[in-house]
Amino acid sequence: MNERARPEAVSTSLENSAFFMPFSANRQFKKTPRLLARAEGMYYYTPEGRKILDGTSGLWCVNAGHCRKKIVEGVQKAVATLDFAPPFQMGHPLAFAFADRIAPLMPSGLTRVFFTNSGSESVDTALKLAIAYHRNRGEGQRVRLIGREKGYHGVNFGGTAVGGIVGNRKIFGALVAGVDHIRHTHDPARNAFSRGQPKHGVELAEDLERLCQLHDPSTIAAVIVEPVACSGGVFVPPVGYLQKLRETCDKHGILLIFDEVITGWGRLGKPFASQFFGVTPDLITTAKGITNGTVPMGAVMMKETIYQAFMGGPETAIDIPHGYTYSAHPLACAAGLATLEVYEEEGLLTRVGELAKYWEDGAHSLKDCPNVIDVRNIGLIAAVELSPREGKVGARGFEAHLKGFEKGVYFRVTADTIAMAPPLIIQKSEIDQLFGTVREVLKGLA
Ligand code: PXG
Ligand code: PLP
Repeated sequence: MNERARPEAVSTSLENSAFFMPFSANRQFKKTPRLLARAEGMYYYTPEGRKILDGTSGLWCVNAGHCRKKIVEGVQKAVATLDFAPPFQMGHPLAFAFADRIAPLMPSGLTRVFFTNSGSESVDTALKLAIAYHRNRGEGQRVRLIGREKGYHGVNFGGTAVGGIVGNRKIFGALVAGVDHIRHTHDPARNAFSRGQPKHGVELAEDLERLCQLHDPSTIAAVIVEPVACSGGVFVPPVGYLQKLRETCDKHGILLIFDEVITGWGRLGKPFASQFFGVTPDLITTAKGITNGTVPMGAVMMKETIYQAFMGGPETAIDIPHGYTYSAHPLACAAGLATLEVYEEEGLLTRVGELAKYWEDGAHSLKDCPNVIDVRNIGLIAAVELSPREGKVGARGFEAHLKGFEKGVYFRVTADTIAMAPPLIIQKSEIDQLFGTVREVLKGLA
């Protein structure tokens, strides 16, 4: 047996482990691991038993808090009852029950749900649906896809292509043809320290009109944006911006996709950000909170017209040549059904409405800490942007992440921006604890 295959080697050192960690500094981590062994409610516990407040809901997904009994038991029962059922030309009751349970929560006009296993798969599914929808309606020339600078839409080819984070794109070649990007909305010169939606920047949505004129709108299938761009650094849409995108899409027959992988499931105080902002897209991509992070799952929600565009063939023919082995997996559906019960019983899809002001005040209290150049917030999301060290973008942010973990708080960083989005069950005392610890971290940071 080689060194790394021995279980005892794993417990003593991770340095030679076979695990290629995703989106991680592998060598740094394997030398000084930050392991999580257990979780409950608002907290993680390390293997040594240290208690860590979860400031970013795992990866923005554990909206109801960790290891919720109802969800755990729902999954346990499901796995012992039906481990797997083929989703192509076959079905199982939980898949239909779950879709019909989600449907009433969706923005009005959206009626159908396609299941995937992640946000990345949801994005690629939605982009393919958009192109095929137009083709089925006789507009096969609409093949272009428009994303936005600084956007994150997962890591599959389509999502990487419409995504706008340079570092996530540059080493992966030419990606997908026919993609363009509108400008991002990050404008610290005018909007730094905005509370909620920034006042300036509605005109940035006019960039879509520019691309329509450049490519001719009849060639564009869809525009995809995150209502709040989270992963790239938390960029809240300026007042009127999303409405303007909707108007431009309507004017030119372009589908509007909201990527609500993070903003869905109560993060802004409504089931979806679409309802919070009062702008209804044609498709919504989601994942993460759909199962409270317990079992991988994603979904694409769409308007009835889009679904119907696939129902025109012979009744015995396959309507769409797309789907995943694990689409609507029984464990995921069980986790999702139990998750929605918890959300409903505890009012979690609207709870943020009551917490948002306290959260906002807490986040902006960090304004005077050293190196803070911006604080951004909306719903139960906040970002604290630090000035980068000379020639070392990301170093200060990463150090903040490490120090936070030492002090018992977990939060994400993107370059030098700290991003926080705790489980929606958080108490005010825990909000104080989170921001209090971040304050200590920032004070101790060179
Ligand atoms: N779209 C959006 C808007 C996302 O935020 C994805 C798609 C991809 O989902 P999957 O399930 O394939 O990862 C995401 C995921 C971070 C962070 O720290 C954010 C995500 C994932 C990992 C880390 O900001 N968002
Ligand atoms: N690659 C091969 C060789 C396969 O047979 C399949 C599925 O049958 C896939 C990829 C896709 O896998 P999934 O459906 O889990 O996305």
